[in-house]
Amino acid sequence: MSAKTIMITGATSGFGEACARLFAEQGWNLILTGRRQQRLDQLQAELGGVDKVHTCCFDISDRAAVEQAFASLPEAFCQIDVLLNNAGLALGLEPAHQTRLDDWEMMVDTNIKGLLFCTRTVLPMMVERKSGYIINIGSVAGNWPYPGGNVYCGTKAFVRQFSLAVRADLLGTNVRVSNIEPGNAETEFSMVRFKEDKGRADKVYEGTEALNANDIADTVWWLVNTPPHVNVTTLELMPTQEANGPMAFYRE
Ligand code: NDP
Ligand code: 8X3
Repeated sequence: MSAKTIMITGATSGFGEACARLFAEQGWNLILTGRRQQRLDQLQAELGGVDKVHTCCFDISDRAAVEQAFASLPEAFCQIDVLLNNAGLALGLEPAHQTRLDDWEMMVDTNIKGLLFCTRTVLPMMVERKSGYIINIGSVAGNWPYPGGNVYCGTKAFVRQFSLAVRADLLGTNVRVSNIEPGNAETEFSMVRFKEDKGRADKVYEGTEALNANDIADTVWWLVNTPPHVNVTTLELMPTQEANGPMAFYRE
């Protein structure tokens, strides 16, 4: 039986990289994307070379670049069994009236538009084959608002609702859609959010046990191996040491 293929957006670090390693171990072919060519090259060399790993270096918010990447997939990687829409980011934690509009725009372009571009390109092929699996990486931030979360929370709420709505469209096609919603996980996420301020990023994980990238890779692997008649729609997972806080009140 020929190996299956997973396309992982944002495979150059964190969840995406951990998924790439796990699926490679299991013999899958990989299409890995990200903006950092050097990391993609390194992963390709480590995880089986050009026969097992195809890399595409592009900015996912650039629609033409996404289309070009799909159009130039080598024959052996054309049939995508699983699309893992993982690339994404948070920028800043300022209150809405103080945030940088550029940061908001970049989060929308990456977390929403990038995910849409990839999904819309892959879906017709999956529907035609009557098989395939779209796994989106949402976040607890899509369910639970927090101060400074503003647009990041909004983008992940979009991912949740979009995942559910696409499922409704795909009824009868056998194509599955899941949205994984992790809580606090230690990756490069906070370095990106705080623009390389390591002190601030480290504080997010200080004194608490966060999820790690392998926890998410294990979750993706489990989802992919559920029987074809089962569709986990939404899966929220948090560190044991994280929970939702109480409502906030301002008092004079
Ligand atoms: P990382 O910062 O470690 O990884 C993010 C990945 O996304 C990188 O590979 C990065 O690649 C890629 N990426 C970001 N922007 C773009 C872009 N414009 N074009 C292409 N690729 C891009 O963070 P995580 O692994 O933690 O994040 C993965 C996903 O999980 C994100 O969607 C995030 O919102 C979500 N998430 C994270 C949580 C956490 O606490 N860590 C919790 C819940 C959800 P490159 O820089 O090479 O382009
Ligand atoms: C990342 C988790 O709580 O920092 O999506 O928004 S959180």
